[in-house]
Amino acid sequence: MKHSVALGALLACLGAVATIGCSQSPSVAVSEATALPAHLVPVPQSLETHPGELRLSGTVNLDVDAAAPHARRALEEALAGWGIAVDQAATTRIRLRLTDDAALGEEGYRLVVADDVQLSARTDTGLLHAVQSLRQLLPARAQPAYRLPRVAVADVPAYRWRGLSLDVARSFLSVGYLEKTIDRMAFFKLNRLHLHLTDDQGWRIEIKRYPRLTEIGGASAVKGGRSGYYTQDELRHLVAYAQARGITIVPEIDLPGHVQAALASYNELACDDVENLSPYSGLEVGFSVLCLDKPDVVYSFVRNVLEEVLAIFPSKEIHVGGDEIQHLLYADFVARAAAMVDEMGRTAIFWEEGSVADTRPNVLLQFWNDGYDIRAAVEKGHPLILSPCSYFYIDHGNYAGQPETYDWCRKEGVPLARLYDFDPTPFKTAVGIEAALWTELVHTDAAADNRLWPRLAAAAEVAWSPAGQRGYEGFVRRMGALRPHLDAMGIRYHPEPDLGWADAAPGAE
Ligand code: TNX
Repeated sequence: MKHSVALGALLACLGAVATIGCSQSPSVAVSEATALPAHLVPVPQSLETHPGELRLSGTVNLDVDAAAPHARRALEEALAGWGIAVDQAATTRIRLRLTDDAALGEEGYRLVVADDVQLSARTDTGLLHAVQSLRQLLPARAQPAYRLPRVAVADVPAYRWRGLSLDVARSFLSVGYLEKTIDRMAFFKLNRLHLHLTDDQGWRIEIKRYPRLTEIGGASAVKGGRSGYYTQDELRHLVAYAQARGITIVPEIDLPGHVQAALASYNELACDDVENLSPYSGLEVGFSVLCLDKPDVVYSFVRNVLEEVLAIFPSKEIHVGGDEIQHLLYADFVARAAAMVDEMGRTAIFWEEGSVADTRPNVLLQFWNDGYDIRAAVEKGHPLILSPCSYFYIDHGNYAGQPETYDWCRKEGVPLARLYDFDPTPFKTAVGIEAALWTELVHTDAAADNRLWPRLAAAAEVAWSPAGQRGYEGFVRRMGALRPHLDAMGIRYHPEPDLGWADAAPGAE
């Protein structure tokens, strides 16, 4: 098994173009008897294992570049968890170093375990990823002593966008749950948390100019789900929390459809002939729309809301929704909203339907219906975020017929192996991948954990690791070895039989 990683690394190295250089090659193939296993998810671009081990116990000497505060915090937190104290007199040294190795890009890193431990990267974010790899090489819980495999890892992500979309609008998720999810995502080097903040069933972001959006729109939820909203201070806290863990929060204000919560809060946003302006808790989609025949009312609302959203979220990309709406003025809305976001110095993202509008090709499109014809948009150069529902809609079952899951996109659900099998390479303008957890049927944290894990780890590997480097068999073995880490993080994962986890207490169905 180890050989397949080494061989893959060698092939990746031979074929490397804009990737890491091959200075560390040729990879050393080592027998199982002499090397400790190195189980990493996502599998790195290049991994060499060497005979022997580095023993860690008691204390280590830390040497950290001042410009890497986030990686330092992550490492200190991990060391504290292992009960390893920092003592500058200790003989074993862990070194975190910023280098100007261009091959590493914004997020790449090297990790070398020899007589000491060296982590290097061009950025604090790259070093954060190196710390996560180090965490995966060590046990999840404190022990009297530790044996680290001697390795040389050189790693860069295949895609810059490795995301999770969480629908907090249908059913609210607390700040505490989002923090936990951010920590868990970081462990697998995911780097985008897309929050679907508004929909028919709820409006979850405080907008100071429109207080009724949260007074009224924040008080509703899908039937059986939780209501609530985030204050701007809470969201700023989350943005910083995520940033310190290498994750950008991407807000979505879903417009011009999916807006019943906004219409119930401010009736003037609806056309005059709309009768039902009450809060909504059903499952149907596609019935509500801002009154696009009242551009003065609608576009000043959109601008005012976006101004407050942009002041909270530094993300370069801002999601403006645009899904599931039939309206004569739909394409006009998308073009105007995209231009507005551009003027504000950011870039708009729309769901795939936005491709019908005449926008600049910088606009990102999120591909979600497997069969949608996105070719013209790709020809135009639009970057794509890949979320084809039959692979990445994880509100669908972990297995066929799982209770409280949708199956409209795929009757058999979206099992782990299916998701892992996705090949992004035919999508020439793809920036990456995003799994989506819609919450019409997910009403508790336990249910969310069950839908997210372990499938999100597979999504992380599909987005990070080069296609030629990964394989389900290896993923299963490596992921199986990381189970104690998921337990230590308190994840109530699906008892996935492929991973041999069927003995786990069943998560919430
Ligand atoms: C489609 S994906 C939707 C969501 C639903 C989801 C349920 C998309 C852009 N729209 O509104 O929650 O299906 O699976």
